[in-house]
Parts: sequence; structure tokens; C-alpha cells
Amino acid sequence: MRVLHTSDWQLGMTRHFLAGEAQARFSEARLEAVSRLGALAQEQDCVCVVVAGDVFETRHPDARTVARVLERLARFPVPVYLLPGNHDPIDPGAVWHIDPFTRACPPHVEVLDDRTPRSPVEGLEIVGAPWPNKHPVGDLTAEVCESAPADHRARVVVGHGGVAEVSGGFDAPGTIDLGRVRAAVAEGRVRYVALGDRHSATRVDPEGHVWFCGAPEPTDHDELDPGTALVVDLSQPQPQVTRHEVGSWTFHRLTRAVDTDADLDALAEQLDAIAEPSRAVLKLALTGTLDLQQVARLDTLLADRALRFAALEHPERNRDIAVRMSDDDLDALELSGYAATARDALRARARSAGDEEAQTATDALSLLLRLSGAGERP
Ligand SMILES: [Mn+2]
Repeated sequence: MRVLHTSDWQLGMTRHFLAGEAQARFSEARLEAVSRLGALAQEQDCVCVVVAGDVFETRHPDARTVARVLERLARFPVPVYLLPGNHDPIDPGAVWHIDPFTRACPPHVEVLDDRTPRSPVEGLEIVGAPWPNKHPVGDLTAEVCESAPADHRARVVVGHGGVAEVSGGFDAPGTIDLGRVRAAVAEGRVRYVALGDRHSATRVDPEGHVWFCGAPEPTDHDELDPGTALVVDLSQPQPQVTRHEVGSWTFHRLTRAVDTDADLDALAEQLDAIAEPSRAVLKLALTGTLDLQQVARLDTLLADRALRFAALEHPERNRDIAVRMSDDDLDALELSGYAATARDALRARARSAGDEEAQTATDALSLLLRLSGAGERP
């Protein structure tokens, strides 16, 4: 008897670093991931799907987002249980209570809007710990675990929130007390606790009854190992949990020192080794010392990759790369008249005290070199 455990779809999410069409493709990919979950549920013979919170990014997602996910959920072969989380709590006026959700929600899709047990099939019980608002009092998940009878049934509690043992000690609303949850498991009140909120698939307790499934698509650089869903077999007292990859986007953080042409070659090689750049978000942190020719090469290299990747952020580039300026580089530019005067003025400014203006002058000289063709690969 298997259950598909997923969470944190956060549909309707926008990301500031995605420019132009990349945002539309990101949103579409997140909906497509939902359909892949339906296919996975079928392929793995799951009897139902539980979505452990944050189905939507906000309490008021765009009507199109709602209609489109419901259209995809309508094709799911098994019951689907949606838990309101901290992003989309079930307070009055939230998405769950209004059109188009209420009108278009298929009969086999159910919101876990209270703590009433649901039973998709004989012998399996699903109990939700929904977020009533953004600042709930108490530990919703532990309360639900403790209130279940100690009858050793195949019972799944679906909860949402941080666990101090996993994410570090904090006192955020909805924080889950692992000690209380483990005690309820030990007493036979709950067999599996399906958690959402953390975007990285994580076994929470040593016994393997409490898991974060991870987000189906990554959303940020600080997630470890996102793009997953869990298939949980509950036939035996000990749940058997299997991880499945469902994501299609990737996030990368690259830190490198660049001091030579060979370093620039290696950087280019590393960037080009990333599969599917149009679905990859990249954050670069570069350090080192380059001459002006190399800076121009680096700028060309990055400008070129920026066109291929979904996003390429390198905000610290100028501050962390020292520029070595040689008169040879600048004199090699065959400039005359106004352009030559500008070059000389910029050179003088770039060599003055290392203030912001000197930095701007260095950037301008690098741009001059790049536009003159000096930034092309030797
Ligand atoms: Mn959350």
C-alpha cells in the first residue's frame, strides 16, 4: 500500500532573477512537474497522493494558476489530498474557499481543511494538520499525532513546518517538536509523518517514520538536492521510503578563482558542461586578478552564457576581481581623437585612489577593450 508524498509546489511563484520568457517557462515547468507526479503515482501503484502544504505560493494565486493545476489534477488516477501550509493557510478568503478553486476542484481532489481522518482505501488513514492562518499557536503537527488513537494502524499525518533538529533551532510559527512526534510514532498512533516546508528531501527521525519529501522543482540556490518526491510503502509497520527525481530545472552556485587565461578556459568549460542551460539558474562568485584583456574576455564569456542560461547572476564580479592594467594593453588600442582622449582620461581616473569612480573607469576601459574586439578568444 503506497502513498506518493510531495509538497511545496508553490504554484504562482515568481523569481526576481528570471528575466523575460524564463519566468513563464519556470512557471510552466512547475505545472508540468505536477503532471509528472500524477504519472509517478500511477506507475508506482500509489493509492493516493498527499501534498504536504504550500500548494500555492500565496493565499491569492492568479486564477489561471489555480485553473491550470486543477485541470492537471483532474487527470490524476487516484485521490489527491492538499494541505494548506504557511504560504496558503485556510483562513477566510483564501484560495481554497473561492472561485475558481471551489468550482473547478475535481471530486477526487480534497483539501485537508480540518483534522478529520480521510480514508482513500480500506486500512489507510490520512490526517491533515492544516495551517489555519499564517501565525498558528502551538505545534499543529504534534497535536494531530498525539490525538490519534494508539491502534498501530497505517496512519499518515500530513504536516507542514520547520523542525529545529533539521534546520537549526528557531521559534518560527508552526515549528514541529520532533520529540513529541517520535513519541506518538513509538506509541503506534502514527506510522508515517509526511512533512512539507523544507525543499530538500530529508529523513527527519533516525527510525525513518518522519520525512520531508523536498520540492518537485527547485526554487533557490540554498536547497540541497531538490526536485524530488517520495513513494512510501505503508504495508509494514516500518515505512519503506523511495526517492524519485521529478525536477527539470537546476540551480547552480559556482565559486572560482580566475587569474590566468587557462582559468578562463576552465570556467568556460565548466559552464558549458551544465546540461540544459535554458533551465539552469546560475550564481557565480569569481575572485582573482586579471589584466584588462582578460577582463574583457571574461565579460564576453559571461555575456555569451547569460544568453543561454535561464539566469546568470554574478553581482560581485567587479568587486572581487582585481584588474591589472598595463599600458601595453591600452596602447594596443589604435585610437585617435576623442576616443584616445577618453581612454587617457579613464586611465588616469582608474589609477587614482581605489574609490568607486576608479572602479567605474576600470569597467569602462574593459568595455572599450571588449568593444574593440580585444576580448575575443586569442
Ligand atoms: Mn512552507
